[in-house]
Amino acid sequence: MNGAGLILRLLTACEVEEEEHEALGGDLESIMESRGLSEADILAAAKTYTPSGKLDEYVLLASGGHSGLVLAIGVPSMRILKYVAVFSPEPFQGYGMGGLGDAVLYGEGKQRGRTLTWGDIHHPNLSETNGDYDGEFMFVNDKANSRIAVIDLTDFMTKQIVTNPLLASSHGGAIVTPNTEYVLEVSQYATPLGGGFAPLADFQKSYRGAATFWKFDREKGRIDPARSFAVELPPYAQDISDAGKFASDGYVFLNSWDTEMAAGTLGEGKPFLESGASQNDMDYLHVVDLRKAESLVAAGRAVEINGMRVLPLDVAAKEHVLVFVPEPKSPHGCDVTPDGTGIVVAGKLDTHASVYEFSKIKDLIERGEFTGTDPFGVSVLDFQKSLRGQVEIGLGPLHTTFDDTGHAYTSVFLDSTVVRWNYTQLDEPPVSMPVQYNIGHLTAAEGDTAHPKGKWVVAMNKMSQDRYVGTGPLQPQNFQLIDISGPTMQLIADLPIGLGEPHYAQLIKADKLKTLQTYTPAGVNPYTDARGTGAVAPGEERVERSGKKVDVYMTVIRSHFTPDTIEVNEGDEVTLHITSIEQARDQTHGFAIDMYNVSVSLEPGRYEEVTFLADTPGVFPFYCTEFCSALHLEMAGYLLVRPKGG
Ligand code: K7E
Ligand code: CUA
Repeated sequence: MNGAGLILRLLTACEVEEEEHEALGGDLESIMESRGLSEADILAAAKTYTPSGKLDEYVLLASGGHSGLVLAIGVPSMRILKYVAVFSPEPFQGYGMGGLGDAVLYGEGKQRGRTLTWGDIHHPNLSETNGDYDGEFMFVNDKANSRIAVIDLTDFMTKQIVTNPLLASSHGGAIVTPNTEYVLEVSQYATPLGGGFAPLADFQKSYRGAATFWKFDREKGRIDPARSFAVELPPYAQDISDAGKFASDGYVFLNSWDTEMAAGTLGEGKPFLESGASQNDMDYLHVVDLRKAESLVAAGRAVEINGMRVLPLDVAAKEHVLVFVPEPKSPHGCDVTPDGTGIVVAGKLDTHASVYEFSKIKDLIERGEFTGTDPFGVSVLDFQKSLRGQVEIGLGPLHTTFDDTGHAYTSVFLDSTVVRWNYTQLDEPPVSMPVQYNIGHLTAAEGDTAHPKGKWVVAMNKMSQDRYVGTGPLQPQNFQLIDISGPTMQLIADLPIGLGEPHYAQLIKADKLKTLQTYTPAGVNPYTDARGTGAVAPGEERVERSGKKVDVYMTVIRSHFTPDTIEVNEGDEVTLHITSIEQARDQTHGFAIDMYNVSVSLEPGRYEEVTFLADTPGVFPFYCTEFCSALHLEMAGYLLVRPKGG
């Protein structure tokens, strides 16, 4: 008996009373009939249905694209667990809404002096130890404004944003090295490094890319810009990158799609960037020797641009810090195999996945066997001599992820398929499965680590078309869960994503995440992981006034703010130092106040600080934004701003 048959038999055995369940269509058989469900549907439901109170085995950490958020999603249930605010203000988490998070979003997050309220997140990457996820941190890149954010996975909060001082767009990030010594951020669209103007006619002379190696200080849980550096690259529109591991540890690989150095229609007879960048049959896979770059920077061979140490392109070329290998036309994905021996590159305009053999690349570099140099003096290796082989995948292959049986899974955009193939021997006929529709990235359980887990692949599709009830012309993106445990792949669940376009995601074993239930002892500033400077214990609440500065030291517990009335004068600068003295799980309060655009979240034990100018006289109720207790509505108070001369 198959699984669905078994379920049927079990349910029938329960002798479900038809009258009682009529509203839902009766027993399983009649429900299946009335809803048009097949046995395969029931099996799929049994694999994903997660009864209330049961926990998911995996957590998918997914880019929320230009929403500036990251999503945490349970797998296999495909239930959304959380949105993590990163580059956009988010009132539920009280991020960028008047509290301490403002210093991250609007302070550190400023790019070239500008305040930004969005970002385009492409690639979430979890911190690794020996090439495996350790569940401690996550890094995401902002393609639009060339920034990297650090998210602490103990509380799923954005703790730091660093802004790239060289680039105006970055795509190949935020990839980590196998022990998270560095977080990589690679340029996409070439510009003059460090900003400034240069005419497009000077594209080859003045426009550049760069690979930035942000040094991660794990003790502090923060990136250290002072110990970071970059390698200057030609203006070739670098794309996705990946870090080597094991045999290829110490190297990073990134591809490029504009070795033509096309820059759009400006200038006579120039084609669109699109066709201009698609002339050459081959672009260049960039092989970067990170250890050599590090030592040359340490030896003082870097120049400084906007405070960032940059290894110049001529030095990188001469010292073979940077070496090129031809790669088929306008590639997109670049993925190192779990054992670190191969690099899979898939070309949007080529039907193959090309697997490079790292040992061959290394041998050729060591022997100095090059076919020539590019216009910038970078040595080029022979394509065929660097290859393990190629596999015909389909139309528009993009990204590749891996399982625990020597198989790779490649997303194929134009065909709208996931293709399974053998990446070690390259000797099995590829198997493809349709997805709905136009898949971008895909991710397998811990599929880009040293030890992939198999079992699940999530397809991240760009279009949903007919999959959901219409919501107007702007439709959701579509995640699809695929069971890869059997001989054939099976699509078993859909999840619409009604946010900005997601790109990459990583799927981590849930038990690797060691999250906090409360901040303990009460009064923790989550941005310093230390006691908040203005945190107080019960009994220490007070209002201090010094001239036009008013400091309110407040505690919060079910169901009152202490103090709950605050009187100030028009023109005073008011700082609320708020300590939640709750220590019970999930007893979150919030603090919002009329008109001052303030909404902060007060999780149990959290410290917050809100500063505003009381420039409008009047009466302003403040209240708790979480329905925290039976007397939640009563958890409120008044700010009285006395008019000048009043
Ligand atoms: Cu959308 Cu990785 Cu930015 Cu491909 S990228 S899909
Ligand atoms: Cu506290 Cu509602």
